[in-house]
Amino acid sequence: MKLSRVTLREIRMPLVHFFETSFGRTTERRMILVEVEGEGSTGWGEVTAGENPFYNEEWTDAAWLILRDYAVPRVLGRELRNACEVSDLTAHIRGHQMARAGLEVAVWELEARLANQPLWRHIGGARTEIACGVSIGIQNSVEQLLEKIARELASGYQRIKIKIKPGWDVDVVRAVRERFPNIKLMADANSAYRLSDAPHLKQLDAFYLMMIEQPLAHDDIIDHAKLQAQLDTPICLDECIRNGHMAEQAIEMRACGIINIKLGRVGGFAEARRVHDACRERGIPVWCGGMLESGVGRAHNIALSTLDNFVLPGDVSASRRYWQRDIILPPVEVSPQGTIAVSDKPGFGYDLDLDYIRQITVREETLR
Ligand code: OSB
Ligand code: MG
Repeated sequence: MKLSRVTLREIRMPLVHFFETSFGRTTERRMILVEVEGEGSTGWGEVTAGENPFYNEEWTDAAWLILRDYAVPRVLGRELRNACEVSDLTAHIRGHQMARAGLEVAVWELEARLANQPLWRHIGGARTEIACGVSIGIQNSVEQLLEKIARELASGYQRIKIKIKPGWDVDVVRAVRERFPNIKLMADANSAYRLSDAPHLKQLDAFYLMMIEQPLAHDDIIDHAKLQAQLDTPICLDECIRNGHMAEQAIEMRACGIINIKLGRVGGFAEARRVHDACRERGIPVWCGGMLESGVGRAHNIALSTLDNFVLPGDVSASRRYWQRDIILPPVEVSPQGTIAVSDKPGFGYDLDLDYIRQITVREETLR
């Protein structure tokens, strides 16, 4: 397989509702779509970096330069044995997994299309339906949050994740638990606390959460191990886990009981499978995280979620929760049971709405 062309496009999409985490509020997404062409077919990928380097060190503008100047030139025009090679060819780049992943997942999608296979089957997926939860950002009031949760539960979502930060944590979780005593509930702090907050976080044990996600620093596995020793609630690591080896180390140190896998954060499908396999071998369940993706990233997340150790509901939900109009057709729909049926079409399983993509593209560059 040889790539003859790679096109980068930056698109802008306003969110239906703002999304607020401990590191800030997002109202409009700027994402990079990567289109690769080779052997007479095309594959598409999405860069999941944020608009600012606040979730991790990556952001949209940096990802564009990494792709254009470092990742794409390594892969373009070279004879590739398979999609796995993309990750190896760009491994000389320190960090920037999300930028590298945008290219890597596009090549996987191309390879699946060339094999006339659905992407989920091509990566070794095992299930035809995935379980969905929702991630609900910090709201302007607790009342608003409770209303939102009620609406998502009525739509069928199987698990509710709320975002927490100092000043929006124990009291909020208590209010949610009082109103919804029986739901699958969890909280994501996006690195807003320090180990010295352990006694404060310990209060969350009273609310039997499924897990608390990434409470401490984005790069600190050791402090998470120290915190986990003090909590009954399992810790789920997100930001900390950038590859399979780090997953092994975190599990060995007992820093977490669960791991959230995001394609972008770990650099694409090849590494996501390594994280998945490392967790499975050690009895650690995983679920698929989200980064407010457009339909392209969403479709890739659906494929990833079909691997057999994705046993917990993920943050992969319907297009309409994010976008008035998505860039894929049909948009991602969730059943009243809170599941997404996996498409059997070749590639990522949806059509691209190229007219709409053209309308919302603010820059485009083709490399040959
Ligand atoms: O930590 O999981 C996170 C969104 C942006 C950055 C980080 C995170 C999130 C989410 C949203 O929780 C998940 C989604 O609905 O896409
Ligand atoms: Mg998270």
